[in-house]
Amino acid sequence: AQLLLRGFDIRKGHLDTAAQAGLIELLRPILKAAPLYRPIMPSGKEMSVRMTSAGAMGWVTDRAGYRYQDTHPKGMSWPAIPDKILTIWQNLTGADRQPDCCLINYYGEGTRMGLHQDKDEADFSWPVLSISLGDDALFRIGNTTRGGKTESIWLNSGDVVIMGGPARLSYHGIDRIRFGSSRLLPKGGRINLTLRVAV
Ligand code: MD3
Ligand code: FE
Repeated sequence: AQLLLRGFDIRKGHLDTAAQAGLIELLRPILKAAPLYRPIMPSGKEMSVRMTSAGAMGWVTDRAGYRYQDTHPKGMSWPAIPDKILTIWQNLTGADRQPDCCLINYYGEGTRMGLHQDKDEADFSWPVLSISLGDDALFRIGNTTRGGKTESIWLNSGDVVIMGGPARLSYHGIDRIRFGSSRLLPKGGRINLTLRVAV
């Protein structure tokens, strides 16, 4: 699909309900070993999204800044990225490298994520792949500079988005979720997985 920006590829409904439920089962032990926590921005303000990671590296933020590190804020190593998730990356990106980070974002009721660029990775030539699970989310994408026009689309459970090329450094965010719109997660909310080559 050639929506929005060159390099932004959205696969609506790529994962069927069974595949989505299978991913949630795979995430269960990961969330047990590396619990979701509320990240603190360098400003001191808490993010409304809750977060953890799988893989050799995880993305974190605290008073010291944004970065990738090899441990959870509580000190444990991040759990491995399940093979099933690595296979999705392989099949859809065709990249000749596996991601070293699977960032796991949980959106509860009222959670949003402001417009930002993903630029803490060492090499922007690798794509980023996003998997949406659970409640619908209003995703907004702009240009590679702040300001100017933006476009919004709803991401539904099972959608996969691949950002590469010019879209890789675009501003993007989540304006809101439709809490309770999906029955995938028993307590509601949305999980977004983003696969990245971080270092
Ligand atoms: C466009 N996550 O974790 S996923 C993030 O739904 C993040 O949790 C959102 O933005 C979420 O950084 C959006 C879609 C996405 C992810 C990474 C991108 C879009 C992107 C990187 C570059 C451009
Ligand atoms: Fe992002």
